[in-house]
Amino acid sequence: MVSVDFGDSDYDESLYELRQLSISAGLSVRGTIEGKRIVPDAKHFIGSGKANELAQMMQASEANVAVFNHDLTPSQQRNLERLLEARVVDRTGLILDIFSQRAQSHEGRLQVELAQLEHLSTRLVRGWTHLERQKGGIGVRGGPGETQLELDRRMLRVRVKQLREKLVKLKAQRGMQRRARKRSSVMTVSLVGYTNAGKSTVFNRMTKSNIFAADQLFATLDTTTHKIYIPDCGEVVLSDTVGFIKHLPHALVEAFSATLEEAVQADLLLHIVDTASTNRDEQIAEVNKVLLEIGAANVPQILIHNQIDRVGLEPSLSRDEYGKIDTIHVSAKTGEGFDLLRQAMAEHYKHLQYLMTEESSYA
Ligand SMILES: Nc1nc2c(ncn2[C@@H]2O[C@H](COP(=O)(O)OP(=O)(O)OP(=O)(O)O)[C@@H](O)[C@H]2O)c(=O)[nH]1
Ligand SMILES: [Mg+2]
Repeated sequence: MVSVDFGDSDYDESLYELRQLSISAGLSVRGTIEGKRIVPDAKHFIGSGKANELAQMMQASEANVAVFNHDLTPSQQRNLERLLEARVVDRTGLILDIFSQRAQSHEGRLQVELAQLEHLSTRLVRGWTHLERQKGGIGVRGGPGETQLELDRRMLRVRVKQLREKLVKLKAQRGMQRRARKRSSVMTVSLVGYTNAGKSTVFNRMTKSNIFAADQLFATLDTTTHKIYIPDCGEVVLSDTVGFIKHLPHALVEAFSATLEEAVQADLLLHIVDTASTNRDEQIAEVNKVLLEIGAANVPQILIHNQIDRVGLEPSLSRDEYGKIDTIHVSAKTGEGFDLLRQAMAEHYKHLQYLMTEESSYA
């Protein structure tokens, strides 16, 4: 792992997160090289002294990948790969790699492929074997004088266009399903939050199901939706969604917009927070930033401080100055506080019904 401290306050946390990301991608960390700089080095990102140190360390520990805690320019990546004679992955590349390993649904796979191609298109490396294979399939033939690079560029554009079209279709289908739910006046609730906060564990406890939850980043990629029955509230559709992370690659946010639409359209967001995390407040801010980016900033939100068992807190519920529930402390592991969570959902349901009668009395 290679990391440069540019003086950001969250430096230690970002390095810790890089380790988690590396492990989640299936790598085992052999060593870390750190440095301090004001600005990145144009050629190798780290200075040439550090780059040589890195080369030696990788050789000594037989490491075959260098993971950078930052985004590299295409030429920095190339220069480093040449110098190290090893694969070089930047932070965005690493996150994309985890996503491509995890993607299971048809839509998820398409979204990840789109994000990967968009990341690639900014760096135009050659030798995309997976694209090579599809060459015949998508009917792209280079003209006689066309260079390999131009051909690659063209294939990339064609594939990106194809993926976008497919995703638009899938998005429309999702929209139809959602409208059908809306008509049946079922309340929809989405779990959102920083990766590894415990969204899937909360989901499992509420729905008594058993979807994959694990101590790794981005365990969940596909949105899972489940109907549950809540007293005083009737049926509720609950969705578990992909987690967010600081510096989430923009291409991913864009590619996952259809999946995230579930959150945009929800009647209520349960923003799950790992209350034991040392970087809790920044994680909350980061999630709100992404919610703003995807157009979900105005969806009513309750902060769910999860994992209270780890810090010895009691379950609790608090309200804002208007009496609206804004924070609940729970543990998805022990189940403490889930009665409060159900109470909050029932209250929100009543509020929605009140709004609907108001609306229809205007109409
Ligand atoms: N002690 C404790 N651990 C918890 C609690 N909730 C979740 N965890 C653990 O935290 C880890 C992450 O949980 P997940 O439910 O997979 O988290 P997530 O938010 O869905 O994560 P991603 O899908 O990866 O973004 C798992 O190891 C859970 O067992 C809790 O209330 N207490
Ligand atoms: Mg999850």
